[in-house]
Amino acid sequence: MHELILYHYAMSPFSEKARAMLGYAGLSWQSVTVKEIPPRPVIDALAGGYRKIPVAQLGADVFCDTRSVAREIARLSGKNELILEQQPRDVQDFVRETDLKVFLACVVAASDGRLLKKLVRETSLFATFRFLKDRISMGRNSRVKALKGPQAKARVLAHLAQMESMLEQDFLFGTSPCIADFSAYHGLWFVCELAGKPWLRDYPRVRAWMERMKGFGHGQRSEITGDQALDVARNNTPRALEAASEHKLTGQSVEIAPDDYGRDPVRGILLFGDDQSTIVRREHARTGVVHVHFPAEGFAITPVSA
Ligand SMILES: N[C@@H](CCC(=O)N[C@@H](CS)C(=O)NCC(=O)O)C(=O)O
Repeated sequence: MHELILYHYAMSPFSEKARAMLGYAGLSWQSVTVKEIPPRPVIDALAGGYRKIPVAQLGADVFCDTRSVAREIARLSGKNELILEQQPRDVQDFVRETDLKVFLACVVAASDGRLLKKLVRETSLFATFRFLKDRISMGRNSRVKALKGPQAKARVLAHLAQMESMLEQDFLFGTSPCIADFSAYHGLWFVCELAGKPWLRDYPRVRAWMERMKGFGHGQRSEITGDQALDVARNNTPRALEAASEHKLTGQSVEIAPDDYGRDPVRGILLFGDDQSTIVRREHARTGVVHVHFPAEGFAITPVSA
């Protein structure tokens, strides 16, 4: 049985969401640290140009977007409360808002001169400049418009107030965590841990909840190289599909891309699609055949000529 391989970088909030879920699930996993900006040739070989981080891999199956990663962590650990599509409507609505609008507000509100100085200290002036240039161009191609500084901060504070009132029990939707807790955690982790904002001061329940979330840790992590991870893909075949595909483009060449930001398309043969996930078959000289998994929601699929 393989361990999940996670492609991530330290200061990425969505990577932190995945690391926290791995901790909650008590899993051992392998880590491939990738750069903060493309090019990322290892991910390109595996996932054909998918732009966002994190990505996960199990054998010759590749998982794009933390919703697919969460589903896989649930599969390995039995923690089905991490599968968004299986949660009640109110949890799904909360996660949708939190993973997109609130997350972007957290990033904008926390990205001030102090955070930039930290970035320069930890990388270099040149690397920080390239990072900013990359993210500005990503923002330009985005279909979601992020709030500006003061409005972004107001959105984060409104979110904190909402969470404070929700936290009558230890977690947002009850006595134990579900995917909503992990979606709410990573944006605030960026604001408080990385950018050092004291904004939890007036929200004691959220503060206590953050500590509970941090307490899950990251599971058992071991470092491997990108080359070792690619060997894992090459030495394995993708797992068999578990159900018949319901998608009308099944068997056809398609491009699949996020419909919000980081919309770089991935090309392959559509193998499977239902109301929860999409699987595309790809082949690369370095990896052989891989199956790349995406959530159904939030991704646009278009037919292309082969
Ligand atoms: N919906 C995606 C969002 C992922 C995301 O936005 N990741 C950020 C990093 S936290 C990203 O990819 N930024 C651009 C980059 O790292 O190249 C998910 O759930 O995985």
